[in-house]
Amino acid sequence: MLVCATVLVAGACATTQPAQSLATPEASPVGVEGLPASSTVGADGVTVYHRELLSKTYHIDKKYRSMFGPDQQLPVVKLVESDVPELLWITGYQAVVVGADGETKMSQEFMCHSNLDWKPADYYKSFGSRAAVSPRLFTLSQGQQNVQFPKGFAIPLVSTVPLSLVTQVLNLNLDKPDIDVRHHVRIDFVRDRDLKEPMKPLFQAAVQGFKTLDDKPGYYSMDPGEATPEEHGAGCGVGKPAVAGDVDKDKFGHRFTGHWEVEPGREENATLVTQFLSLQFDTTVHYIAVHLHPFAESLELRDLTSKEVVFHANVRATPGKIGIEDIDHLSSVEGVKLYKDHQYELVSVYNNTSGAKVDSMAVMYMYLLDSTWKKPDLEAMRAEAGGARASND
Ligand SMILES: [Cu+2]
Repeated sequence: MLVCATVLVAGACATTQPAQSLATPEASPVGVEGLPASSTVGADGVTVYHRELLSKTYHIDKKYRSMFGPDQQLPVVKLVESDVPELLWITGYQAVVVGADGETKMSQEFMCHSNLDWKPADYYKSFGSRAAVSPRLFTLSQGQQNVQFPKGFAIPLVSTVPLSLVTQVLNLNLDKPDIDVRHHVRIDFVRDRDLKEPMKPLFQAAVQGFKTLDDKPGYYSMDPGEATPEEHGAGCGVGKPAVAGDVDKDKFGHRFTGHWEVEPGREENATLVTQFLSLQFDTTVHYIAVHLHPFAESLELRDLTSKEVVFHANVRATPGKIGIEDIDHLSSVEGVKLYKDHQYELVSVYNNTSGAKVDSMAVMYMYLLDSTWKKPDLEAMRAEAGGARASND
């Protein structure tokens, strides 16, 4: 089962491996008021807390392609060990492959992905927003293993809302290794009560490349009779799923996949992503993190209406190995404008020099300004939480 195609914007997905919960001692120590003991003070004098988590130990003894290595799900992650609600702001997220001791830095070639999720319903309940919010907060993978939002921007979260974490490893290079590794994950956040200036709220909305599994180019969730290349681009190319049976049907019954095979040679694929972005209002994008698989060269988001490039990301491959060393990301205080009545196209370029078929994905995780966000009524939330506690006593 590959959930990325079903969820569309969730991107890098879980696999059929059984999920196991993380033992409590693997989480970072807790300090006063249930806050993480680990913290630093930013240049503005505001304390940044670091919620650190270690996955279980993964033993790698053979090759595992992307999405097929050992994985683990931690279903409930809370940033603060307290049931008194307060407003927090997530300012960054980091995931590093380390040794079994949880500290020794290892080759990042074993990184498949580290996904942090939440329920959008919690966001709407807390903040009354109209934004089309994704259940995925972050995906980190080879090429970008640290996201730090530009100064003054962060993702708002009420402290009692649970997050969930999935980590996974892979091995594309070593035939018979005998290696133990873990994920070391760090979520950075600040408390609203500590801020000297109001924070600007970001939400995540992803755009994902698709291939059609039908016999001619297609547009997801759009009547092909209404699509024109001038307005809607070339449409998804015809392809095959990287995993048999990984099919996503749109409302017209057309079949697509977000995880496809790339034949040897060069491949360019365009996807109309307006529906995935589903903008409810004009906004600005302040951060973009890119997810691609090895042999990718670039990913570009185009505004088909204004004929401008929103963001172009180049990939630098790992020298001498199958892997991604580095991918460009966007970080901007000023932001890049996005319009709810414009059409957007995502164009991926792969150059498969392996001599055999390889798997691929193409996702941009976009962090957009939420102009409809409202500060929560924490007093009402505390009264509600207190009432729930009292009725449980
Ligand atoms: Cu992927």
